[in-house]
Amino acid sequence: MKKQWIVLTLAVVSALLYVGCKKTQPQSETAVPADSAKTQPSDVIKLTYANFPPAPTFPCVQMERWKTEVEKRTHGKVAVQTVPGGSLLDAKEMMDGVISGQADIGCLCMAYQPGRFMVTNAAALPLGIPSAKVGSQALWDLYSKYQPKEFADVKVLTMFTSAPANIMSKKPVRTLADIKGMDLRASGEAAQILKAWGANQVGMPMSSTPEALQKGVVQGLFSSVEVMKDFKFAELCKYITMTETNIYPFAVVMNQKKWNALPDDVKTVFEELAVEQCLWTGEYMDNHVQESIDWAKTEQKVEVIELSAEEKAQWNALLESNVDEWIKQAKAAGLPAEDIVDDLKASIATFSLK
Ligand code: 3IO
Repeated sequence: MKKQWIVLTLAVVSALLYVGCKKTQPQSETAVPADSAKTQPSDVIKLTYANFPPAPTFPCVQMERWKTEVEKRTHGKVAVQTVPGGSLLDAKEMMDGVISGQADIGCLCMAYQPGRFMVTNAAALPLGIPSAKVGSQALWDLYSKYQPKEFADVKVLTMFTSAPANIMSKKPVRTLADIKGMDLRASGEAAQILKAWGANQVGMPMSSTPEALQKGVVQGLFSSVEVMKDFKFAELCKYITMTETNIYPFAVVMNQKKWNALPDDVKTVFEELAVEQCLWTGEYMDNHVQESIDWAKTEQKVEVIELSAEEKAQWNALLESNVDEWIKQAKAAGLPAEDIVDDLKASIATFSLK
């Protein structure tokens, strides 16, 4: 009788302990699925995700965030292997490398192949996009509305933009006279902007810029300024001239066959992430730019140069023909160029209010 009581008491205590422990465990905040027993390692869908710049930069930060969300939301059904730094596919190989299946997923900057991505590169025109968040939403709307044929061979997983571009340079740029003939790095529509300002524009992807700055091939660059911190450009470029002119548009694309082979529930997770990822990246970028400027000023003694209103008016006047030039080329390529620019202006205005 006594022994039975002991056994019963132990059983009750164990049961209570068990329930108590379960309660204190975090709910579903882990990549381990509730039904992990069912997902054998061989069942896991493994996807490679290539990126061109180094891991600390924003295209790779958003890649890691996407991987984390996908693995969590598919309960471990999908495992994403991220490959930063161009070691799987480099900046200009990204689109073709994903189409041919060298990587399952790839992140590319569309400014590096301006003729190939004409529609989405309209977002890089000097249209007054005020932030990465507004730019990213406007770009996604543009893509969704026009469904450009250059993406027909891939599944587009998301799009986003950099923050507005500014001049980072070894010597101060305070006037148009200062920028005249200066060797500055940019790509795509940003390069056309530098040309209009009289700089000697040098085209190359961001990932080639550290070496070009080191070797003195360029005296600075034109892009969003979080790179002052993420690439340590602030060690070489002690000046930022605020122009806040245009953004660089990015796309994340997936091999079409790999996409087609995904189960429906996984497809749903990816599709639900598209706009969310676009917004997340825009917000991350805008916050990170601010942190990077603060760091550059305090830690690296970088001077931030604001153009006077009169000076800025002169700079802007030189850009008036850039949009017309793009329209001319886009029309020649058979695109509804004016509609594209009008739609962009409208969505920039709408998203800027939010
Ligand atoms: C960029 C590209 C790679 C890593 C960080 C970056 N920040 C802004 C950009 C935009 C861009 O593609 C470029 O070439 O300036």
